[in-house]
Parts: sequence; C-alpha cells; structure tokens
Amino acid sequence: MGYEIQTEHLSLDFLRVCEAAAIEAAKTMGQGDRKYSDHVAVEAMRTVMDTVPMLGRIVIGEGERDEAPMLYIGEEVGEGVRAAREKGEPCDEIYPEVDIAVDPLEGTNLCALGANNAIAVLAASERGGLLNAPDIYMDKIVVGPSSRGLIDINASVTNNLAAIAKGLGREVNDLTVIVLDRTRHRKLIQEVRDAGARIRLISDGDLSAGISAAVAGTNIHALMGIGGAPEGVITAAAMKCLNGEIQARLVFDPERLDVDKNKVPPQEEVVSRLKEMGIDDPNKVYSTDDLAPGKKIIFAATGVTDGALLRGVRFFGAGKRTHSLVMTTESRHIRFVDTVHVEGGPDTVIRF
Ligand code: VTB
Repeated sequence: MGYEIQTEHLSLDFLRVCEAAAIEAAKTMGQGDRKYSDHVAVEAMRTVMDTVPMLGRIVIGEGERDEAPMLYIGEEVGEGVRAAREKGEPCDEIYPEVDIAVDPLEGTNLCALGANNAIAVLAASERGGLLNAPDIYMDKIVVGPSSRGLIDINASVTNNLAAIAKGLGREVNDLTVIVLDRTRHRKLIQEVRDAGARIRLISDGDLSAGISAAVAGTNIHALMGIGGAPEGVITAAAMKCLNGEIQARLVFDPERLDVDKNKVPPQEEVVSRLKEMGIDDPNKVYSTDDLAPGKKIIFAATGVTDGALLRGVRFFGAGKRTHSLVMTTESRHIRFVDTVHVEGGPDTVIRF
C-alpha cells in the first residue's frame, strides 16, 4: 500500500500545471499555427508536471509512445519518478501513485484562431480511476445535476430533451444544447430543432462545452453528439466533481462519421484493437462512473482564450493573469482561481 493521494494539496499542484500550459499556449493565440500552439502547451505542461510530488503515470495523453515525444500514454511523470530513479528504489511510501489524463490544449484550432473556449485541462486520480480510452470518436450526452439520472443515450433526442427540461423545471424551448458543428450531426441538429430547443453550434471544444452544461448560469443545458473519447473521460472526471452526468458510447462505424472512409481503419480492425485494450463490448454504454471510476478525482482547467466558464490568459506589462477551475471529489471544493503571475519588480501594481 503506497502513500495516499492528498487531493487537496495535489489539486493546487495541478493548478500550476494547467496555468503554465495555458500561458504558453495563449502566447501563440491567433498565430494560425495549431500544431505549434499545442506543442508549447505540451512542453510547459510536461515541465511543470515533473515538479508535482507524485509517482504519476499518463493514461490519456498526446498519443502512443512512438508518436508523441512527451506526455505519451504510459509515460511516468512527477517528482517521485525522478527521486525513485536517483535512489534506485520505488519511493511509493512518500509519493502517491497517480493516473493522469491530459489535454494540454483542448481546442488547438480555437487557440490558433483566437476563438473562444480553448483551455488547458487535466484530470487525475488514484491508479485505475480513469478509463484508458482509445483515441477514437465517442457519442456523448452531458447534463448538469438537475437532469442527472433522467437521460438515456439509447432514447430519442426528443425524449432526452423532454427529460432534461423536466429536470430543470422548464419547457424544451427554454433549453440550449451545444453541438459540434459537423456534417455527422445533421440528423441530431434537425432533431433538436424539431423538438424546439435552441442550439449553439461550436467549431471545436466539446470538453469545455460539457463542463458548462453542468454549471448553472452558463445558459447551456446539455452537450450532445460525437467528439473525442479521451475528452469524454476528462469530462466524466469533471462531472464527478460537479454532480453532473455523462453517458457515452464509442463510435467506430465510418458511416456515422464525417471522415474519409479510406483513411480510417476498417471496423473489424478497430474492434480487435479495442479487445486488446480490454474492451470486449465495443457498443457498451459508458456511465460517468465507468469513464471515471476513481474515488479521489482531481480536475483542473485554465482558460487559454475567453470562454463561457473561464477567462483567457491576460498579459500585462509586469506579468500575466490566469483564470482556472480546480476541483476534487473528496474535498468537495469547486475553486475558481484567479491568479496573478507577477513578473515585474517591487513596484508592480496588482489590480483587483
Ligand atoms: C473532438 C472534440 C474536441 O476536436 O475530438 C474534435 O472532442 C475533433 O473532431 O473537443 P473532428 O475530428 O470532427 O474535427 C475537439 O473539438 C477539439 O480538440
């Protein structure tokens, strides 16, 4: 039995990790180079991650080892890893073992274009607390606490919207649903429109959209549609802290995706890869707890560009200011953190 995770302390370390990634990404805002924006966010996140007192392991990251130089799946990170190497022994009596899912820049296009809602984000938990989801597509429905337990990904869009409206004590036409603006969602969009709900179509970033759906006052009541599976796991971690709900299912049928069929592996190949990963039922409906079964979950996100929940990084002569969301399942603190990173001398003026 190793050292227990102290979520309260670690969450503030992960705050630093997200802040660093967001600041570096924000410096590239609007430069039109999404790969570079992502690269600097990854580097910054990786560097600060190594100062976190833990034996960390990346379970969702930038890709497989051979395709990503940093924050690849399986990479060991954290101060404890370095200490263990130096000492030549495990160090698990002084450092907790932590699994981490990262998305150093969620919404690379948003950042490259200077559009809203790009964030630097991660989730962490005790070992095994986050599903090692494959990097494929996932159909999702995400709602806040009032509609938790009322949705069913197998039911029609109309029925789900009626249930969400009931949970919120309002009419369907008072709902706003976020949907990624993709050809694959043509039918979904039509169904939402026919049911009478309002829609906000977004170009990217279904993770921050899902989180907004679980926070009252954002005027977003649900996220529906197909996005990335890794983003789904991090969303689930956030839902555990916010009392929201995600239901999801992997999507590997090219007919349901707006992708060039010749460019994606055939279904049978994906299904056998999933089997290798321990996923025997590729059509399984995943609940919040299936995606993020952890008991000690930490979620941290920092705004890169302005968004529905978080402000983007602001640069002023003598420093930077970041806005983040940090929360844990254990301590039940939802922290919106406004940090001034002072870089000027002793005369630096700090504004309210
Ligand atoms: C999804 C979504 C992400 O990219 O992964 C999307 O979950 C990619 O979808 O939030 P397409 O392949 O259809 O572009 C994001 O929007 C941003 O990373």
